[in-house]
Amino acid sequence: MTSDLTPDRRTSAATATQPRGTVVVTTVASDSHTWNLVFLQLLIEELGYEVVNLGACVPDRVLVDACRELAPDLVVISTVNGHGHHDGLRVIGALRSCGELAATPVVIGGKLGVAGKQSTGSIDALIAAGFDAVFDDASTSTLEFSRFVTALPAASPRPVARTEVVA
Ligand code: B12
Repeated sequence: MTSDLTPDRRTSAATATQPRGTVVVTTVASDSHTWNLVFLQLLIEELGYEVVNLGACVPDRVLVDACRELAPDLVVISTVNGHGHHDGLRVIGALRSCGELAATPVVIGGKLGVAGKQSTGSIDALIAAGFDAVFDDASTSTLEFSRFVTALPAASPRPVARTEVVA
């Protein structure tokens, strides 16, 4: 499957000034909830980033291909249907096994299970699998997530795509 992620398909409010970088917002293959993604997109755009929102029910391969194409400064995985812990372990394995994405910051958050607050062991397992941070709804706040995003190093400017004009 190919992904068309050319700039005109991206949704971003950060057009007036140079964005701080690019963030991929996504959920996992099993999860069809979308308003969580809209919320995160708006929040991250307010923090100055261009956001590529991959939408609901994103297959692992589509996410990996999109991240390889975009080389984002951060990948934010949102999951609320209760399968997040299980799905997250699989997805981070797919991302981290791709050489270009081995060091990309990747976080997961939302309602990660069906029993409310995640145990320390459950969160530690996600971190050990490769996530840089876990934002479990029951134990973290949006403010903590905003601080994490704000603390990311600003991306180096990317070359602007130019159209050749033939006189
Ligand atoms: C609307 C809805 C649906 C709609 C979704 C439509 C759509 N286009 O999105 C439909 C009907 C499709 C649906 C289906 C299901 N749903 Co539903 N759904 C909801 C509902 C009522 C509202 C979700 C919503 O839009 N909230 C608004 C958004 C903005 O908020 P949010 O999703 O809570 O996200 C916030 C936080 O989680 C957090 N967050 C989320 N991700 C991340 C990531 C990071 C990094 C950070 C920092 C924060 C963060 O930030 C957001 C803003 O605060 C909730 C219950 C509720 N009142 O929340 C259940 C709920 C999420 N659904 C639930 C379930 C179980 C299902 C189904 C499995 C039901 C079923 N048996 O079929 C299916 C799953 C389908 C699937 N394959 O995923 C459960 C999940 C249980 C759990 N995790 O413990 C909930 C909590 C209901 C419940 N109380 O049981 N659902």
